[in-house]
Amino acid sequence: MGEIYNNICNATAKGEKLLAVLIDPDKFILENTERFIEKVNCSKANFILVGGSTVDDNATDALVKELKMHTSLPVIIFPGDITQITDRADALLFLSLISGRNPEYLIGKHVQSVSKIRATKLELISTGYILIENGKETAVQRITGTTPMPRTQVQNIIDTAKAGELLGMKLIYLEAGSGALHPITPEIIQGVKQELNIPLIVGGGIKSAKQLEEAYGSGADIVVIGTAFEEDERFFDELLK
Ligand code: 1GP
Repeated sequence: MGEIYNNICNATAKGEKLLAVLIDPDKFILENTERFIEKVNCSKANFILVGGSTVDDNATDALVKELKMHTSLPVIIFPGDITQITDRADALLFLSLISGRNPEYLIGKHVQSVSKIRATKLELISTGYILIENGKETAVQRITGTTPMPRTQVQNIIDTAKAGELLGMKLIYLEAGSGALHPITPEIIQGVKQELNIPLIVGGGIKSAKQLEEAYGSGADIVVIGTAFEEDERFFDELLK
């Protein structure tokens, strides 16, 4: 077990809640890194996730290089594609889109990525990624050509998450999509958490301290927030250490 995953499991076992700030290299202005990261460093964030659905080649590598100069927080790649894999990061969420039925995103891209991963020292964390409909089409849906799971099909979502765990995945990520209109509901989070023996990540559309607490209270072990910080850095001030 790698160090980052070990730390996540230890925190989860103690009931400690973790926060990840998501930075999309495609939307982020590299010159702003130092100022932005200063805010991240002072906030409750435990990790930085880097990734996006459509990112220019080398943009992820350049961003991670810059981030590492300004923070000691672990940087984890949350890849939309193979081009986003960079050895400058600490870990990589090795995602399988188990809500969808597109073989490319279940196993195809993974096979293609192995030669690149083999040349890195990245800690790999196998993650079952579950996209849930949130009221509008998301980039993940468009790019992967998969259908998100309906929010009303709670048992199906729970069974999908459990199947991911039974396949050996180390984390389950419930995703409403970047800028989601509706974050994942407490009912879904509670149902999935009750079934799982592995840590649970929840993200998409969380824009307030209240929604963050609601996700934690429902059973999320890690919450991912991107858009709310991108749109207004004052949100960091609400989430000081
Ligand atoms: C998206 O879950 C993440 O992949 C974060 O979503 O940008 O809406 O916070 P937001």
